[in-house]
Amino acid sequence: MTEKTLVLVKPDGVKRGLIGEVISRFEKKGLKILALKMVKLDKSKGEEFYSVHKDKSFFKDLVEFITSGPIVAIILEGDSAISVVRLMIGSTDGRKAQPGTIRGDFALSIQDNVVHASDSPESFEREYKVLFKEEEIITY
Ligand code: 3AN
Repeated sequence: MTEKTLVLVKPDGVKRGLIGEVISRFEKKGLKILALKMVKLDKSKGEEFYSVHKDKSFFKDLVEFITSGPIVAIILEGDSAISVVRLMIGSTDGRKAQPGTIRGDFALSIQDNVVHASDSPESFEREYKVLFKEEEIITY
């Protein structure tokens, strides 16, 4: 089934010059880019984006991290895009992520783990609205 998913290149990925590497992997896989932009989230947008984690001990650090520098937000579309992209990014903890995945190849941390990707259609529906207006999504 054709799905859309949201990917973020997080501040650590942008700082390390990994924007191209991340986008390149998804393009080569055959996923279609429907929207793409660089933004710097403010505190309230950061809190909104990570609202599902608001009761976690790491919430404050998470919001500080995601607002610490520019991020690149990407909407991708393709067959089973949500699960395919989750497989391609690897486990949350970069130390445990499989080599060959983005986190497995580029991260050694649970916080500075280069990318975010929606984990369900419901997450996508909530998350993309924090980053994009409807008219910024190009269907082609
Ligand atoms: P994922 O990004 O793989 O979907 P989530 O949704 O469980 O992972 O967590 C969201 C983000 O919160 C992670 N990408 C990571 O940056 C951070 N995070 C998750 N668990 C921890 C933790 N135990 N300590 C610090 N940060 C964490």
